[in-house]
Amino acid sequence: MTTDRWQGIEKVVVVGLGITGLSVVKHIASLPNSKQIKVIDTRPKPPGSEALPAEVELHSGSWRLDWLLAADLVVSNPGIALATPEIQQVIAAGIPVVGDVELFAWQVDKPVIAITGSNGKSTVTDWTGQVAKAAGLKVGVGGNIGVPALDLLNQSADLYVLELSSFQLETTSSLAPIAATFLNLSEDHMDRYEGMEDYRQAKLRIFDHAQACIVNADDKQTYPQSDKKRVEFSLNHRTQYCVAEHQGCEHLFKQGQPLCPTQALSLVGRHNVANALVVIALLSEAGVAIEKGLTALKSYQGLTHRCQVVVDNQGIKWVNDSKATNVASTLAALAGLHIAGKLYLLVGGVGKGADFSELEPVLATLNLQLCCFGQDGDQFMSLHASAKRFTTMEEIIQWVASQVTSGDMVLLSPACASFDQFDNFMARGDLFTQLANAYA
Ligand code: T26
Repeated sequence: MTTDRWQGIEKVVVVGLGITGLSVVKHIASLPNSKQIKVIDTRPKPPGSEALPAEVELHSGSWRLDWLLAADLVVSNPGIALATPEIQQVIAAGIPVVGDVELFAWQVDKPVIAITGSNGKSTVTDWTGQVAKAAGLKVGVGGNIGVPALDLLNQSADLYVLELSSFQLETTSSLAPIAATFLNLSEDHMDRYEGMEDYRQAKLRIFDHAQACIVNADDKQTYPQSDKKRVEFSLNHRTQYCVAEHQGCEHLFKQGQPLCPTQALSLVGRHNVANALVVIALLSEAGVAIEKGLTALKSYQGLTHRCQVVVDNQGIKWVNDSKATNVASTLAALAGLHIAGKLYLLVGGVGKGADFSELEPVLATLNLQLCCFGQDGDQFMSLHASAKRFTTMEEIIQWVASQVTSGDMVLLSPACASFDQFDNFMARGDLFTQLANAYA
């Protein structure tokens, strides 16, 4: 897209600061024609205010409808719901409301790979970026993880790989990825959506202008209703990107061709085999020669805070899966476990209106001590006879450290957001790691 999307736009109001809001302000300030920029953040002490240029006015702690209704464009943060009455008034006044990814789409002149889904999107994004790099491309990786999309434009790249949340997709309408995927759908963010169909429709927006729509043949909820070019991946069906026997062992297949044995992947768990298939599919559909990246595909070690063994001492493993902010994510962590002794599982935080009962039958099969903490910790107490209530993670680790013996595992996979006690899941994972190192 070209900068003429900005024609006639002089007054811009950015709603929500933080690293995303700052990336938006910096981007708009760098445009050839100068704009008036104002920022509203309803939080009393918005993060990032210290880094805001002095000439940009900030209103914090409440709304400023006068600013909003005088704007030519409102750039809304994924942390604020479009259903918020003030944003609805802006829309009703005919003022366009977009997000940072939409501004990225206006500007970008290189191919974009886009990734959404309830779980695995950060892993697939990072993994895709690393394999593309190994295949010789200069890659910009970010969006909902790491670097905000607009900040990626500051460095030259041959390809962009973006993780996109459902909230980001709600305010994006021009992005035209060369390849896009919707990995899977499971319950999350029920505090922000009317129901699962509402949440699904937000995620499906990723396919609106995509050249190749990579869908999960094992989860038909990921399919767009259209005549678009659909490309499937599956663990259970023979399709374009799938697994099958070859020379006596299971291989990853691309269009009927074996690429590598499943066992050669460093990451474990069936969901990671599916993630690897998606990495191959995204890059292949984007025209990247995957063969040069196969070594990187196999050696990929995964993300911090995602089933990360942080301490392995005296036969006791301490595993940081703070990134598990919903039920399906915790179920995936539990499905991949092999434990000799007892599992100490830490759950709780902000439940976001989820139904945790799906955990119950899985927990019943485990040698388990369930440790519940945080705002919605009570919602886990009925899921296992062992359940014990704590307030903080410190209290749990202090107690657990006095109980564990060789063969046990301590796993933080909380199935909840962290906002009751932490800035984000990374701060929660950092504290777990620090405590594990201190007490192990
Ligand atoms: O990190 C965790 O523990 C949980 C992550 C989730 O469950 O996925 N995150 C979100 O739901 C989420 C997080 C959704 C952000 C959208 C954005 C952000 C950035 N993170 C968060 C809050 C930006 C703004 C705000 C709050 C604002 S903006 C504004 S104006 N007024 C606000 C968990 O209060």
